[in-house]
Amino acid sequence: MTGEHLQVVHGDITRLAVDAIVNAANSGLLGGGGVDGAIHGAGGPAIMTACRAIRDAQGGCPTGEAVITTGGLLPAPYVIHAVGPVWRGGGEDEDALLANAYRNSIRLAAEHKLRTVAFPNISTGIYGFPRERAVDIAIGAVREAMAKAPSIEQVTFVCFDDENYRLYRQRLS
Ligand code: AR6
Repeated sequence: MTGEHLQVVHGDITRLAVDAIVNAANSGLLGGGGVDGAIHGAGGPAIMTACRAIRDAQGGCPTGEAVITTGGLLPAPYVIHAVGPVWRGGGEDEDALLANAYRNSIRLAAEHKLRTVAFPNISTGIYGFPRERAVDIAIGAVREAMAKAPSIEQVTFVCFDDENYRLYRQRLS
């Protein structure tokens, strides 16, 4: 399903052959559960080696920011590790931090001359961000960032759960 250069698909992000898939990482960059576990599992140890090197050089990745590594064995040559906020009720700048995670991922992709990027629904799993609130922030931030990064040709939102898939389809139809 397409709207402008945005599309939504239902499924597993580790299978997508785009220039970069985005990981919903944490500040420590040393892996975890959810999509992070799936990406490291499917991509193999080269991704963790690259994350450790970044951690050693810059001490992790603050919330709202993103770093880029190889995609290892994945079909996508790059992984952009973005750190979304933990939902704490909405009074701790969660909305802005979530928007930053999307914007900084697009910016990083553009800096690396990548053209196609796929996002999971950052923060809406283990981090507990309300899905309905997150969908509008995600689409708004990506549209805004794409306007400043004309080299990005297509962004795919990859929804793993039915609820997110329904919400994204509704917003992008
Ligand atoms: N492909 C696409 N989306 C997926 C996949 C997959 N293979 N697996 C899960 N999702 P989460 P967060 C969806 O929990 O909330 C980790 O431990 C899932 O349905 O992966 O940002 C990290 O290390 C949900 O919609 O990430 C952090 O510590 C979305 O991905 C923490 O979890 C995000 O869920 C980050 O929590």
